[in-house]
Amino acid sequence: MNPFLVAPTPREQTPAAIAAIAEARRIVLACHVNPDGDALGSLLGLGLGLIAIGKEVVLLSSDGVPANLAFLPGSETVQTDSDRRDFDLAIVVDSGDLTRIGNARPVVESAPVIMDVDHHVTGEPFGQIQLLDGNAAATAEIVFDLLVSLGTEITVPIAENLLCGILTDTGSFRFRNTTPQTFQIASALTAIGASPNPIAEAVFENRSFASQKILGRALERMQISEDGRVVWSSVTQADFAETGAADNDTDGVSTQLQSVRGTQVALFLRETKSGLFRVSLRSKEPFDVSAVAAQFGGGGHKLASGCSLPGPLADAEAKLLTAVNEQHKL
Ligand SMILES: [Mn+2]
Repeated sequence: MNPFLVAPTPREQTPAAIAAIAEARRIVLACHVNPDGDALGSLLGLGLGLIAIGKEVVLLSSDGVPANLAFLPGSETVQTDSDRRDFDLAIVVDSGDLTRIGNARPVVESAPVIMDVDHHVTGEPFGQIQLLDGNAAATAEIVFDLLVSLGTEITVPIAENLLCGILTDTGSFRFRNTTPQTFQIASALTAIGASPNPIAEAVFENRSFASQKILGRALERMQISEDGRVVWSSVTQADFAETGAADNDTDGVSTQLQSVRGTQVALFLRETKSGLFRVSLRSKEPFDVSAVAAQFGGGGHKLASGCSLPGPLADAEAKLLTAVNEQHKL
């Protein structure tokens, strides 16, 4: 059943989850919009496990499967929507609340029983059954535990999906959420036959040419404060036009800015078509960038926030830097 001797983390509602799955014949699973490797890896890992124990399963991802995750085993079976309303059970993975699942919401809400499986604990919990664990680095860890508790064999395709979830959400075991249990589960998944390298290449080394070009613009224009604690940069509509990059090609730029040695705060401004500047703010403990973002009507988390400011660029940068300096003094 569990040849790798990874004890699943006990969770209060695991027995209820097992009972609900045992009783259900038709199960719909859904993940959040703009799905990442944990959303799809958890969706597919659990879905394949449920199929193996004889369930009729429909997998929903409102935004489909992005090209970089199409390698995940089973991804070709994922649907963007369903007209069916005959499910016995709906399981939602990795989604802080029901507003995050897009098209899948009416399908999920038509099921008599909803199960919420997630490691985000700041959202609005939902459903009659909740497998929530803020200490799990990825929803894929909770899915692993559930499959082990169900007695489902973790096959290589399931293991590959779950390992993708863990590698994505831990940034390859670099983020603070990484625990001994994370390594234990990842160890079991690799022992089963999942290989980290193709997943890492697909998730972390799969940027488009235009993404790299726009990153280059941002790095070249990067500036640093006198004390070396604040780094900032920007890209304009001209940069987007010249590189052929779209707005989502700037994902990861702020992480690159923040990786300059000694930096506490990184600011990345990108010009929208309307001349507004969208700003990504990143920080390291103990600096709270959400307080800076809030001053400009934005929000987010302590270490990663966003806001928008009107141009011109020089004014927007000056206002942000003043706000950051004020926050430093607190
Ligand atoms: Mn996740």
